[in-house]
Amino acid sequence: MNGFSTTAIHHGYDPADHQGALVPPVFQSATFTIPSAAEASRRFAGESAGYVYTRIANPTLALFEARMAALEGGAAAVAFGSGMGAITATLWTLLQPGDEILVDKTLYGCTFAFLHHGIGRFGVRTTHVDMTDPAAVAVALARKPRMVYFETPANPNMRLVDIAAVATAAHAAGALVVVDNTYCTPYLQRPLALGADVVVHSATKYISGHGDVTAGVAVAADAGIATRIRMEGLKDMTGAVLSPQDAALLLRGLKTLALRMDRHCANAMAVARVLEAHPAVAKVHYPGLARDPQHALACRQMRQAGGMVAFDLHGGLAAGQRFIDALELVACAVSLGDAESLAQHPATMTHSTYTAEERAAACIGDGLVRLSAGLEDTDDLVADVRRALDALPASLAAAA
Ligand code: 7XF
Repeated sequence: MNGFSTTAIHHGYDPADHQGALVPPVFQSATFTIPSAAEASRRFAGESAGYVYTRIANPTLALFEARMAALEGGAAAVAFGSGMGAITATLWTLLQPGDEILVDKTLYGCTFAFLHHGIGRFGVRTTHVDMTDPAAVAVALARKPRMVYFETPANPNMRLVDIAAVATAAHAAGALVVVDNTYCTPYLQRPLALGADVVVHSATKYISGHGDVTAGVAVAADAGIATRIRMEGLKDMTGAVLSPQDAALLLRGLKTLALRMDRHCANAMAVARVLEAHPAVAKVHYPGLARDPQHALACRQMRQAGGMVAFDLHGGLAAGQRFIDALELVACAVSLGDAESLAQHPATMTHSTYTAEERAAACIGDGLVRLSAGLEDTDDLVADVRRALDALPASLAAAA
């Protein structure tokens, strides 16, 4: 087995198969000619391999899928046109009316909205539990939910879930385990090796890494589950196919993923240290800090603590917005994992799909700010954050 970057750069492609082209060709074709009607009927019946139509499979997408499956340690992967495409297709495939899906307190805003306002309309019940509390998880699992689903670290507040512990308990109760690994990528964390059944990603983020693609991917430990996600969730239920051009951009992004993640992590750690020492900051949520209550768990299941930092300012919502407006290098934008550092205010942006009460239950305070540490020089990034904190007026800069 090759190392991470060797796999990300070479796995599944031999230039000799494509006239020596170093970079894999882009199969920009929606459909594929088939040698005979008899062969076509075999392909439609699933009795013969071979391409049919890009919404089902395409060679450029297949290479991206093969690399993601290898990097996550799964049997097979399915690419999508967005992270929400991957998540909704996976859940539409694996859940039935009458099922319960058990989720952590905190989820990305549109995943939360899909569960409560989307698939919830079709008889799938979502229950939130504090997945950091084993006793609460045990009580919830006694109801025999069909699926356990979580993000770790969670968007936006960096809550961690112990993947191995929750997966073991969930499997004992007969539940499937699905983990959103967007914040970590397989370079920092491999949930399948810790017991998860399916990993989903917004590949829009670190996997692309350059802010120019929306994409998603689901990786399953079991090939049969991956085939079902492709043939039910992708082909028939969502149609959320990735474009071949975008798959080529993701293949390019993967080549530098490990290098970029190391820099994102180093920059996030430097920002977290500045935040930790500043009087305007009430609390920093970054599991790389030794004093973070989740630090030991982060050391167990993550290679490094990631490129995302969240923090509460003493001055609440007003301070959060003033801080974001005072940043010069860091842009005010949603999304994450880009070369450019980005900051956003979850309560009024990514997590405005929650009501105020739901946000409180999910531990998303009005003063919470989320920062995606980019790839800029650490000194420049840190100086911008420090300047914006220092610029907060005295009335917003200290504990009430
Ligand atoms: O459909 P997308 O590619 O935007 O991915 C959805 C998604 C899934 N899981 C996680 C953990 C995510 O963070 C996202 C997208 N989040 C962006 C953000 O939080 O900034 C989306 C902007 S509203």
